[in-house]
Amino acid sequence: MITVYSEQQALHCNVQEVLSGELIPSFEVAERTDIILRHINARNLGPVIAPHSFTPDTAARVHTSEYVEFLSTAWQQWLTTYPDSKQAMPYCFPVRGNRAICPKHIEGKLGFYSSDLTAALVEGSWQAIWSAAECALTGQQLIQQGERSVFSLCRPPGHHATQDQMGGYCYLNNVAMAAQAYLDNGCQRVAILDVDYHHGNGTQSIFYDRSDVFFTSVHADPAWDYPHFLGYADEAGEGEGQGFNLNLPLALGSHWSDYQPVLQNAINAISNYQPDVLLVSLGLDSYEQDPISFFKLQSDDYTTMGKIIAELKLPTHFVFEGGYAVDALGRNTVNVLEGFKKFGA
Ligand code: OKP
Ligand code: ZN
Repeated sequence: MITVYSEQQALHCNVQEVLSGELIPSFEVAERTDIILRHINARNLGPVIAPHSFTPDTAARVHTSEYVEFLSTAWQQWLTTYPDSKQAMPYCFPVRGNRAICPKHIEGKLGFYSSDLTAALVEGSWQAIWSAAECALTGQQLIQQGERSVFSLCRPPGHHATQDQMGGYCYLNNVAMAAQAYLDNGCQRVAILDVDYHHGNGTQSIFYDRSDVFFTSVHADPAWDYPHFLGYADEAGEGEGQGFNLNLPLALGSHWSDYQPVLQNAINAISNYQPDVLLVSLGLDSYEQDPISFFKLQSDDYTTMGKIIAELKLPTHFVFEGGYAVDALGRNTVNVLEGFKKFGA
């Protein structure tokens, strides 16, 4: 299996987040992809290649062009206002009863284009964000050139990014950009399976009123964990998209014995949809030792997960999302990919 990875992604570093009332170093660190690369090489998963170049207008297929323009220039705007600052972070948001007008001041713009205080921008962020998108889009090209499976080792992740909002460590929605690119290059139907511990609210909302992308997600009950305001089981899509969104929330504390039958439901729904290609938002934060999550999956369970995904016998494009137990992240990620490779085909 080919892995697509860019060293530029490490330029998004020394970021802080707000967690439990404190400003702390973000759990979303560059070491996450380093350890995965080490395991990919040690276990001979396959070649690791750099992404091809794409122009940012590709992002405007799923994001607003104003948002993409903002992301690519926000750091410079912030520096103009706060010359010695190391990090741009929003503090004020357009909530219920507010106007949907983008302010002129950078501080207002940051809030307008954000959903929370966990997606700060630093000097190298845009280069990393765009490189991650290129890793996803290069994976899409490889699959459409005939590869049966590809791993886009993207960082920062993407599944919480909506049409025009960053949040939850996410800026551009890598998996959504890839999904749209499949459709723009001849596919009729794309399925997205999101196995990250957190609901992929950004991906869901981007495709919520469409039938050409089927989104299904197994995640922590939003009544009890992030992203808090989306991810309930009754969100089934709207308009044309009615019936093409399947949320499968699980209780905090769930083990593989709880997870596996629910994952199988997602797999059955994907099979019924008969997509041309399967995208997997691959988050490994369902692991029992994850520092910010509350499922109880064990390392061997990820091998089984890969095997279950392989049973669909679809061209499969894995896109990396969350997972913060860094020491085990390489092992767990490659377990999924190896499980897919060995037991699939
Ligand atoms: C990004 B991805 C809950 C804190 C949540 C943000 C988590 C972002 C997860 N107590 N903080 O889906 O792994
Ligand atoms: Zn997550």
